[in-house]
Amino acid sequence: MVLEKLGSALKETLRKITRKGFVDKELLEEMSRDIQRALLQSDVNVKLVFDLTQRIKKRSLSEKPPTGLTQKEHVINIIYEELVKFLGGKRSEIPLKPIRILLVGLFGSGKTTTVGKLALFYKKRGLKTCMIACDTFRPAAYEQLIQIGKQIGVPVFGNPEEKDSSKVLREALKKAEKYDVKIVDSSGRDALNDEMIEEIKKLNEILNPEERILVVPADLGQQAENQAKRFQEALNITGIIITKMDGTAKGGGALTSCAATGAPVKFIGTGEKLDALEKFDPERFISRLIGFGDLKTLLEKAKEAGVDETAKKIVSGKYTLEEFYEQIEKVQKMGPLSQVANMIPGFSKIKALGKVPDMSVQEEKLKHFKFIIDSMTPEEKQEPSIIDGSRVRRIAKGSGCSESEVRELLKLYKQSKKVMKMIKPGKGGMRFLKQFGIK
Ligand SMILES: Nc1nc2c(ncn2[C@@H]2O[C@H](COP(=O)(O)OP(=O)(O)OP(=O)(O)O)[C@@H](O)[C@H]2O)c(=O)[nH]1
Ligand SMILES: [Mg+2]
Repeated sequence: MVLEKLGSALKETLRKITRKGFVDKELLEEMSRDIQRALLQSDVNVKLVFDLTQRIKKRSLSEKPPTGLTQKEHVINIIYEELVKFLGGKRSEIPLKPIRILLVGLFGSGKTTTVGKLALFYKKRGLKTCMIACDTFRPAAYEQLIQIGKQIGVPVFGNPEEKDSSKVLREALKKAEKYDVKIVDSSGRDALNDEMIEEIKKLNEILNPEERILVVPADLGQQAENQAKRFQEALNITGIIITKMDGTAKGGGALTSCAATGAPVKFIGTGEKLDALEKFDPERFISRLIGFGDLKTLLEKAKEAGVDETAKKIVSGKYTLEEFYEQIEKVQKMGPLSQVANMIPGFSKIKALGKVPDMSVQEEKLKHFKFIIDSMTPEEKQEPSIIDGSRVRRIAKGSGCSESEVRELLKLYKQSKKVMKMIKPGKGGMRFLKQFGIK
């Protein structure tokens, strides 16, 4: 993505904050200027940028860090939160159920391509999908959609002989009755003139779609706001798809100005190919942009499986056999540890060293491990290193398991403790987790 420049500028700003010993007014001013410079280069609206940095400064000065967070971490957290809000906050879901979608936008914005991308998106998720060609304005529009349909194996309904798009839509809807998802392409114009408004209003009435989506190209930068507002007034759009995010440095401007209209950005297009469509999630987008890895997914997963508690103990150094057992039990629910750990920034390096143990333990084995741990004394659980040969024999007997299984458990524990040490605070990933309350 061409937003790399914006990303590296923001990263540098955060690095500056981490390098400083403490946060003072001077540092906040400098940070504010850095963020402004980075965002303005990405064509973000000056007023929006100014408001954003004011909010960050105000919060950084007035809010006390929550317990456990240093002031620096708190400021970084505020920057993250405000940037996420800046892009609309929460992700806006497109539901995976039978749905009618109308795509509108000016000439060359990427409508027809995006109709194909969305159709592929729904088809991949198992919904019976079709496309309807209602651009009767541009001569080759029908043929273009037919070609896209062939590529992705999705049927196209339309009538290249008919010039009235309302008629085309009515006819097509009859043929498309048994399809779950109906995605309608419409014709563009140079500008949103009365003729275009009238045409898409008619299509809207006939289709009665759940989603009316404006397609805008990212290279419009902050100009996208004006367009989005006008389409909102004319058609009450339910969302926006920003295309061509791969080909411009102005993506930040397009994203923020669309978010400012209140109409959620649902997807972004990141290439000409039909699979180059990404769900737009502000939290994930910002974490990626500022290099914090796929933080949100990790946090969600961790929350679901209750791993955050374990993570706290790991980071605080209280990682006993019992914690280890708890962890393998939870990881069991989440998928292999290596997969979860992949989402922690910096972990790939550890993995490259070949130091990630295989934590996927069979159900049966997990039960045995439980018996083994239950047969240990409290001291042994706290300090497994005291477990010598005679203790191993005793534990094996007491648990009804074999000595080799006891040794296997101890070995796994040791390996995993080693890995946990490598991702302890101060080494990237966990330090960041700490800022988000996992510590
Ligand atoms: N790089 C890049 N190119 C894109 C993207 N989306 C669309 N395009 C290209 O943009 C050009 C216009 O796309 P169309 O889908 O034909 O646009 P349209 O809005 O249907 O155009 P009209 O029907 O003429 O109004 C094509 O060359 C597409 O390949 C994208 O996300 N990235
Ligand atoms: Mg088109």
